[in-house]
Amino acid sequence: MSVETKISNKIFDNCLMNASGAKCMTFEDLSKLKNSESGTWITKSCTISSREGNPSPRYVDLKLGSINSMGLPNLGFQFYLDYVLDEHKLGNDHLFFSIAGLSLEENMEMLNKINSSDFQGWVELNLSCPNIQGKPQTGYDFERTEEVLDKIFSFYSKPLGVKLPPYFDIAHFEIVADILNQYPLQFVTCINSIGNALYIEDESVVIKPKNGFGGIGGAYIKPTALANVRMFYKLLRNDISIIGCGGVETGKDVFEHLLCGASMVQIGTQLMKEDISVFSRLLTELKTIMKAKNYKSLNDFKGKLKEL
Ligand code: RRO
Repeated sequence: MSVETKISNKIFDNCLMNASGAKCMTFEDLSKLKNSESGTWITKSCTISSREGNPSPRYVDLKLGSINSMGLPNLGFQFYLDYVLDEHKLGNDHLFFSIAGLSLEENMEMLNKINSSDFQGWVELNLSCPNIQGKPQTGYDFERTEEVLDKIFSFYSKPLGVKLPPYFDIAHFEIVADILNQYPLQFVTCINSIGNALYIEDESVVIKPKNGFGGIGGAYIKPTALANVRMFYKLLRNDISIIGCGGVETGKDVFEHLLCGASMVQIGTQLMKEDISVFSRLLTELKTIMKAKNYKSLNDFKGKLKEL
């Protein structure tokens, strides 16, 4: 039985990876991911200069998921570029590099440097960080999203995908898909956390930044994540792969993302809760389901969600 998958003609041993932000900021974090059972891994979204991020507490595990307002803490673009280039020298050209500039100019500057480097992997351009005060999520501003992609694809020539925020309206899915279909994107990652939710315990908020408002991940968001994966799988060109993200706790959740059309599935909250062994557990559980259904490869069921 095979759990191999493909994104733009590169083959991965399996369809699991971390979600950007989950245990992927430092060299130690990234080394652990490398030595895990994941099919590949992605670096923490970065900015040109390193950032401390928001004041703590800024991440809290909840019974049904998590809430965070990290505020884009990262070690700075050059650290991650050096990291992925060092990995290439070791023969690993399957990496994902997440960038989240605070302006279009900052994203252009990072992409210019990646373009002229030896980087061979994929850039995941984060259009959906919900936690920076005064910086709206680009993915919710459709004109801006188009402008950003126009500018980027006027010069950028390497494999690139975008990480989207969750959408909740059929008209919005269609508008966004029409925009994305105009560009040579390799993949779309759905979804980032559901932004600006409020969690309360003992008459108090549980995180400090933004008066307690933060992005929700985990089981709370699985139905929304699946809806976004399914919609974009149907609406986007066939050559744009979908990377599913949101609410994966078990092999059954991975299976459901794949049924909806995901080619790869990212793990965020559950990686935070369970640590690196989560990947081998999820693979075992996924294979158990596939065996019971007599599926020999992901292609036997990928995208084939039954409709009534
Ligand atoms: O660092 C964060 O606060 C953060 C980011 Br960049 C993101 O894309 N999604 C999220 O939930 N938190």
